[in-house]
Amino acid sequence: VVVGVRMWRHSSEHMKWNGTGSTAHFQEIVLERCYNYTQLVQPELRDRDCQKIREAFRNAFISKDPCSATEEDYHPLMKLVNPTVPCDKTVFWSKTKELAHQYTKVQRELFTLEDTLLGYIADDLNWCGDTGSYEMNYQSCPHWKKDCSNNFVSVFWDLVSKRFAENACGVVQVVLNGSISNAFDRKSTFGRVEVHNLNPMKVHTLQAWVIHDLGKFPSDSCSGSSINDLKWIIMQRNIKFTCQDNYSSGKFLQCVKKPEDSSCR
Ligand code: N1C
Repeated sequence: VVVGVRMWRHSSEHMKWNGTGSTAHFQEIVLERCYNYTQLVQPELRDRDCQKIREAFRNAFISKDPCSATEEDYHPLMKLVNPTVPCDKTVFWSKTKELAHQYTKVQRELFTLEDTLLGYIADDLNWCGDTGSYEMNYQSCPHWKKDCSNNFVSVFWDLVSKRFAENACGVVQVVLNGSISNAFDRKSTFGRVEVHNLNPMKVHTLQAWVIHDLGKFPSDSCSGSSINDLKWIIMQRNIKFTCQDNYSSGKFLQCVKKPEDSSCR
């Protein structure tokens, strides 16, 4: 009888959130990505302790209320991994994740956040725990809109995005999507966090690329009002702003995937 009651309580507790549950094999994936990155992708980081990194990541959220995440929870993890992107090599993106990653895959010296260790480890993963349990919740995690914005995944991306932006220097780039109505969105991570954490003492220019999807009607461009907002914010921060529509490198990347498109001839 006791076992039955406990099992019932257990499963009802695990379905309490509206978001996707933790990624299956989260711990193993974190460890494997960490080794892959530190040993093969960026061997300068080969001395990083991946077991420690995995442990610090887990300790940030395990047995805690999944709706009460704070930056401090991640401080021990942040201490183990400091971002190191050379000047002129930072690439931000908003609603253009795939294209931005293809771009930095070809231009090997450029870095999006997912080309740095923490971004690489966490990309596309989901994680949360439960108060008073040492296990992860694989059934459900808080949805940022329907449950709470201070969940561990959102707080993580805001924090690593902030650090990524703070550490940028020289000329920085952002890849924006010209096939949606607001290529620049003040509420996105880029618009809300990264833009405001660029250090004007270190970053002298932000170069924006507005890329349209092949075959889609352009909905926004460098001359549109959302980019004008961005330009205004950046210039007020004493950083130079440039913008280019349909940057040719971005176009070529799209054409590799879809060479038959009429705009690729
Ligand atoms: O909100 P966004 O885009 O503008 O965020 C993108 C921006 C990039 O420049 C990154 O440096 O912020 C950083 N970033 C990530 O690298 C990242 N990887 C995965 C922010 N969010 C990231 N994610 C997840 O995608 C995260 O869950 C967040 O909520 C989305 C944001 O994607 P977006 O709206 O296209």
